[in-house]
Amino acid sequence: MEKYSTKIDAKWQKKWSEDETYKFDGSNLDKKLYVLEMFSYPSGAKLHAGHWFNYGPVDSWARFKRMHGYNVFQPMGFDAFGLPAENYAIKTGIHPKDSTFKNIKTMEEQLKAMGAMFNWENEVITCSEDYYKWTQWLFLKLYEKGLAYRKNAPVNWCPSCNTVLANEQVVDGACERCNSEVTKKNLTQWFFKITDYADELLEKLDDLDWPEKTKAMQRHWIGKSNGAEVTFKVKDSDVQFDVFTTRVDTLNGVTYVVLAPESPLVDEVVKDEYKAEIESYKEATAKQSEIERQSITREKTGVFTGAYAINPINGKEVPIWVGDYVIASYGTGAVMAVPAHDERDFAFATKYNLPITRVIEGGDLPFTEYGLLVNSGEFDGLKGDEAKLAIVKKLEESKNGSLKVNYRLRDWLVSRQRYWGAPIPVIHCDHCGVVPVPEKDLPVQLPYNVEFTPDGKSPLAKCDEFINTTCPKCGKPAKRDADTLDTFVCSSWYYLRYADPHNTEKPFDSEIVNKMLPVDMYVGGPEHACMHLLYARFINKALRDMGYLNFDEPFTSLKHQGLILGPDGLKMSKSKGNTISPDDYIKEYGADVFRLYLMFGFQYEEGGAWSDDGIKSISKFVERMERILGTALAAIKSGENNKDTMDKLEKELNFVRNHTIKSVETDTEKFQFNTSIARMMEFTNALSKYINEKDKNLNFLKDTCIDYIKLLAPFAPHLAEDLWEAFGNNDSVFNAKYPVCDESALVKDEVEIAIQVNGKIKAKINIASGLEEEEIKAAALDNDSVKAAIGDKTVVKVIVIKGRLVNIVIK
Ligand code: ANZ
Ligand code: ZN
Repeated sequence: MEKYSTKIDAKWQKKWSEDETYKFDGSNLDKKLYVLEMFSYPSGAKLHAGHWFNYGPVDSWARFKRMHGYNVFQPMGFDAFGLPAENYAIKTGIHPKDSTFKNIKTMEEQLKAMGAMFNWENEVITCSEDYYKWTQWLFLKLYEKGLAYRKNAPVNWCPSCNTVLANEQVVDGACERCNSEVTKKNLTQWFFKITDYADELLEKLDDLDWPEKTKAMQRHWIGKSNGAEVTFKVKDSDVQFDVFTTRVDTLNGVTYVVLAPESPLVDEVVKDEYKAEIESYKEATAKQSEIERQSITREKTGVFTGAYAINPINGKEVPIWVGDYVIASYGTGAVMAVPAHDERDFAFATKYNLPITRVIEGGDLPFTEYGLLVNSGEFDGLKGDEAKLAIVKKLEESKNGSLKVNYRLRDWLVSRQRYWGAPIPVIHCDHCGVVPVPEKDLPVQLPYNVEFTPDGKSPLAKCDEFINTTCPKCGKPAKRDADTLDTFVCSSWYYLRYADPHNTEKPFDSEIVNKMLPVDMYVGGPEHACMHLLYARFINKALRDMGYLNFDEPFTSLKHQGLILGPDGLKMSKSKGNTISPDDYIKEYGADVFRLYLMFGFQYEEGGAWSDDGIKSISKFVERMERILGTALAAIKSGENNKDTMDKLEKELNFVRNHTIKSVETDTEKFQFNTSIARMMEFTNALSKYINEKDKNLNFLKDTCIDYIKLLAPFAPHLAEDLWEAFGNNDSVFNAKYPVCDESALVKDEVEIAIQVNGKIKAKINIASGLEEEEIKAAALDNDSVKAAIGDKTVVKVIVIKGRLVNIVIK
């Protein structure tokens, strides 16, 4: 046997590829297992430790399942459109297409060095024409179903990236990618109507085997809120507006109303003499982000419009204000303020000297809990839901209100004013309006020669041969849509394409996809909890409702890997100089050592700080395993000092062997790779002890080694194959069946029990297992230390806990 190194890695990678060991068998899907890791973004930075942590351990899990008879499908691809390649291009002048495909080549090589069972024949690259053609098809289908629409809306605008950002891409008021302060801008944008699915997206979460935290984040993101809409008429005017409230029981306590600065209502109600002040206030708030504005600690500001609204429940006139704590895009963009019972309203009212009227009995103001109504006329004495329903009933009678469910979830903004994305397949005609590109004309090709330096316009708008076309309806000159699709659109359906990636007729064959999906195990970073994972669920459901899919959810089980930090315990970054480049370590130690270290050194879902000592000690462990198995093999081959009996030492080793099988089985299933490998280390110690014995049961030793190699195989695939071959096997170890625990080996002949006298341990004795209570008692009382502890006192009671403990009570 040759010492483990990258040479062994290469040998087996070549063999696996020649033998097509991991080729997916699509003809028998009875035990199919679709294992998916989030595909990579092909950035210039190459694969980092985080990629390895995502892909390595999950591949081990997939191998483990394969050895349990599963027909594993584990595809890999690249999420290849997007801003980083474009930004890189702007910096270096290298075209995004050239840099992206070059990076993909490098990353493919790196991924292959990992030795994962990826089904490369099913690779998907989202920036390839044969993929984005179908991303465009998806857009057209959504448009056809009314799930894609255009609207003029204030959007988050990053002045540095010169692009619109989705809400999720704004982090603490700053651009997720470049950290610049995000401002607002009005643009006509394409949206996907994800809100149509809000209820199902929320309800179906309960059925998913996903981390609770991720489900909670999606629930919060969807933000279902049960409340009521109440109509206020503007005094001396035809204008009226609705407010959304979750506390309609406080309606009699409204002392003013507030409109969002961006609300079109503001201009309709504002009195002339207040116009100037309102205008400058609107300008000032436009500069702030939603997040800043919603912050609880920030001081709220506002201005009076000069107008009054009429409370429909009691006819009272209340002033209409404009305030920055009201968000235009939530509810109706208008709020009824109840300062006595709402913190924000209380602070605002106090600041601007507005009246505060208590309508709920209870503690100090602001009192935000539910309680008996007061100062509420006919509703006095009612409470909570009862009060709400009574008030809504009255409002309904006068058509001034109704129950209403609101969601925090917004429709998904999908247009990007960027170059490196899938062009939106739509043509704008002066005569016919918005005309979808006919399916037969797909793909709308992304042109290569484009000036993509950002100047606030879509780069494609500046490309004449792209933008100018003819209208498919009337044949007159028309213009293409100049925007490209958010890359989250590309990644919202890639897991479907994997199942049928070479289909040139359609995005996928429904029959195939319905058999291959849902994905059984999906693993990736927790940062995707609310965007990618929600978008993919939505697209899955939309395609289901169009008849293309017959399943409700794309990902049955989900796990998130933790974060591997630099050796200093900080997030790895080039600027801090604490990054770990897998390539260097692989060269030095081999892929298996790297993989083993990732699995042993961290809890999979937690991650932690990298340690060079850690990987060194794993490398020593690998050497030790090789040595021990080498010695065992030599002994077996020599046939010397053989015996046929199973004596005490054989039984001991057999116990550890079966205990390891049992623990590795349960722990690996749950992604607890670290404890699985710890058990393997114990098994190694036991094996090491046994091979140093003079007389050995060589048949038993061989069987034990065979089990050892099988258990090791998922964790160190290259090394295990080599050992497997050395032990005389021709076929791959991954075609072998996983060992099964022999429970009878776990029943020990002897057990150690502790003997206590008045609760203090006095002795530990070994007794035959299966003794009766009386026999155990007798053995305990016969022990010398116990006898000494009892002395001349009287034994009052003896308590026996079988297999563990005897407690003797004396007086
Ligand atoms: C009156 C009231 C009285 C309210 C009270 C609360 C307590 P969630 O649970 O998030 O749905 N609200 C409504 N639209 C808003 C907007 N566009 N921007 C800011 N705030 C808005 O919260 C709903 C509550 O948030 C609503 O109920 C409204 O204030 C406020 F004692 O109405 B409430
Ligand atoms: Zn036309």
